[in-house]
Amino acid sequence: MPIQVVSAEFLQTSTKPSEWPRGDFPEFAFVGRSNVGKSSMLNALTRKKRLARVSNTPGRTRALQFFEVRYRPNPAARPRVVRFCDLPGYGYAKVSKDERAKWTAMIEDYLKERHTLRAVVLIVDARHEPMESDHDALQFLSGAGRMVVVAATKMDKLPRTRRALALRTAEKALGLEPGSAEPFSAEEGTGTDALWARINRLTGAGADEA
Ligand SMILES: Nc1nc2c(ncn2[C@@H]2O[C@H](COP(=O)(O)OP(=O)(O)O)[C@@H](O)[C@H]2O)c(=O)[nH]1
Ligand SMILES: [Mg+2]
Repeated sequence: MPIQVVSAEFLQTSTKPSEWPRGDFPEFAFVGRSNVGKSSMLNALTRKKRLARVSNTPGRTRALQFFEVRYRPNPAARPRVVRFCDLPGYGYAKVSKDERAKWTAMIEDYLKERHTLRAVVLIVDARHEPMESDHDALQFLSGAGRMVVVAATKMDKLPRTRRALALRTAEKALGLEPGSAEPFSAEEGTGTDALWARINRLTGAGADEA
């Protein structure tokens, strides 16, 4: 039974810890290279076309963007609240070294220190083998003790016959168990139910309600 999104709202932008939203709601962060499809994934998950800004200009989002989402795990359940954090894309070269260092520190502080953060969705492009920055991100997150869910997006750009292989290839390259990465397409809307199911499980709410 797919979850139902009740509401999804932009909460705030932050560039420093004092601007992280307060409250004890389970939070999920979305990381990946610029232009990989983070904002599109957030929009697809929340079923709102313009919740997170979708842009063709890489590297435009330079702050953390927080969203609050209310959903029902099933039609009879009471709504639950989760928060999503859209992180600035890494791997964008056209910024100064100084700016990049500040920006990396901001992201890493959040990923290391955010107490309510339950898991990080690491988004890779299904069409290409994971890049060095994807490996670096995974290594950083594992080192920080974070639960990571890898999602391979833009699946729609691959012929159906090649999708399963592309997913296995990405999993293998990242050293993941077969079947652990989620296939996704914001364009087709595929993968949203499976990703929501994982997010819902990772909130840690009682299994009887899930
Ligand atoms: N075909 C296809 N295009 C996508 C998908 N997800 C994102 N895009 C496109 O990729 C570009 C970057 O997307 P965006 O969500 O802004 O990436 P972000 O920089 O990671 O937030 C936009 O032109 C999107 O329309 C997808 O699943 N399939
Ligand atoms: Mg974006």
